[in-house]
Amino acid sequence: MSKMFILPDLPYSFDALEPYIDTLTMQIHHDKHHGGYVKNLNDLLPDKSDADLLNILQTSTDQKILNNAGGHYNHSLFWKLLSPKHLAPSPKIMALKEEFNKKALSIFGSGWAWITIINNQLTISNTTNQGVPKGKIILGLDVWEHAYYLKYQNRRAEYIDAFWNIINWDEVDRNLS
Ligand code: MN3
Repeated sequence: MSKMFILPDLPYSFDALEPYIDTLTMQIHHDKHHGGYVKNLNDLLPDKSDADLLNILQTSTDQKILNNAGGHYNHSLFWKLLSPKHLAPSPKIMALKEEFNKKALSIFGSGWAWITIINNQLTISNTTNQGVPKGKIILGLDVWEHAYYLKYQNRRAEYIDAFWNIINWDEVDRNLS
């Protein structure tokens, strides 16, 4: 059995996002959590030739498959949206920072905050668990406790603030264009 779904390497080292996201959190988050979604997906879809995640997300009715496909999809995007390089922020997105942060803070339990484009409009939204948002994804933040608990414990607001120091603005600009 070949493995259709593959855990992508981080585009930086585990300690690259210190002090905003700590090394151990990045190791566990990438290897164990994202790695777990990939393994589960391969176990759940052993014989399928269709490795198109978006197609699976749009057509599957199996909640286990949807959870793990969403987890793989969201995290694969998320790693690319982070960078240690302190690039120049996008003014269009910076204008939405406060609203995005409120949305991220207000998610009850596990989920993601998003900026997407829907009908040519930048739109702030959230999904619970590993839900994938509507529209074209520009920016997203994982607010599951596994993303921040070792360093920030119950202080999700501090984690959300820290996120703005490590956004990969080159990737955001690519998503916007
Ligand atoms: Mn996560």
